[in-house]
Amino acid sequence: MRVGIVLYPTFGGSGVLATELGKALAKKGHEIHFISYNQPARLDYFLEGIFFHEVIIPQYPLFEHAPYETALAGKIVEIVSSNQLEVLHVHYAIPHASAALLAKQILAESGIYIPVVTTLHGTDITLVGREASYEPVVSWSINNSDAVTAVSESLKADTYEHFKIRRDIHVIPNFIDFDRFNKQPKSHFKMAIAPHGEKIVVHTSNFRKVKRVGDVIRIFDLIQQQTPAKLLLIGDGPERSNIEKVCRELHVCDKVTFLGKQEAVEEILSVCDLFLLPSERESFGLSALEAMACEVPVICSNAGGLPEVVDHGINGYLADVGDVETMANYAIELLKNDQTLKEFGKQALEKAKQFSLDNIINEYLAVYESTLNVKL
Ligand code: GMT
Repeated sequence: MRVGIVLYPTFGGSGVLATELGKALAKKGHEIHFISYNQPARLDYFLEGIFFHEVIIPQYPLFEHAPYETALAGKIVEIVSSNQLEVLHVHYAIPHASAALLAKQILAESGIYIPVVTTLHGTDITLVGREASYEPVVSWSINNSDAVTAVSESLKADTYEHFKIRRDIHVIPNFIDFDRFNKQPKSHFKMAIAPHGEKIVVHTSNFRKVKRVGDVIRIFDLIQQQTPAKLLLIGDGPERSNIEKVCRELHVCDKVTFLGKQEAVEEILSVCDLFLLPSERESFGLSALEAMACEVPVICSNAGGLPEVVDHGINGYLADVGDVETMANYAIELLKNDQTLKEFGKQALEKAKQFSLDNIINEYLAVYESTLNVKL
């Protein structure tokens, strides 16, 4: 199949998932055309069957805000017709779904049929998509896509609750590639990070407010008062300065390392003991799944789709958003008991296997195929 994938090129979950899906489809022999304003972060090596098309946004003195959606729609028209694409898969509703539907209508005038599959990822529904000025466009785009998928039951329910939706939404959860994400022998990393056998706690995100990274520091502060520990923070984003301020206020800077954006996150996860994800909202929690695949148990909030990923008392613990003390108590209990910590790690891996790429990829292919026979 020849598939166009429209995505955000950043380290954010929707972009990561879209890139990994395209790579996996290409490995199965499909032809994949990524369309975005930058080279996707995880598209970092040559793969046969993969093409990247950059959307150039022409500037003009009249524009205070250059019209990305128009440039994207125009690029989609060009790429679909010149490469005879059969399906367009857009990740994140805003503005990808509406741009794709505009392109679909333009192409129809030349007799070209291109079905649009929209995948809802999270903040496009739970946060930014609900803004009054975006809501009608998001509702219309969902209702008019040829197929719509959401990454968790929770996100599907949120979509029906907050938008005027008259159609089915398929739940296809996030997936994990075990060829890449598995516990690797990296004991030299462990020695460098925690030379005195301290436990290693980790968090990865885009450091947006919704991730509550300040809570990560507060949880860690309580942990390190009870048991020797180090905290690794992977990623970067708008809250970075505020997070560093919390570290200074709690006097834990010497035990916290900001690693920035990392390519080989699986190598770091391999030496970690516990993953923290206290998010305000989280439609699925791909970063938690990546940790679990590397046998790292997760302590997280019970927001959104996280209870579909983490099983309380089996492969991690859940607590209410903002309940730093409860999360810290669970963490201390786990970190002080090596046997339980190891069991939780093994059970995390078992749970992660339910989200194996090999299973999930077929679900996406089935959705693509369901759109192929529907004509204008
Ligand atoms: O988490 C983010 O802020 C990035 C965001 C995105 O859209 O790029 O991630 C969302 O999509 C991921 C992949 O489907 C999900 O695993 C994340 O839970 C979701 N984030 C939120 O809902 C906050």
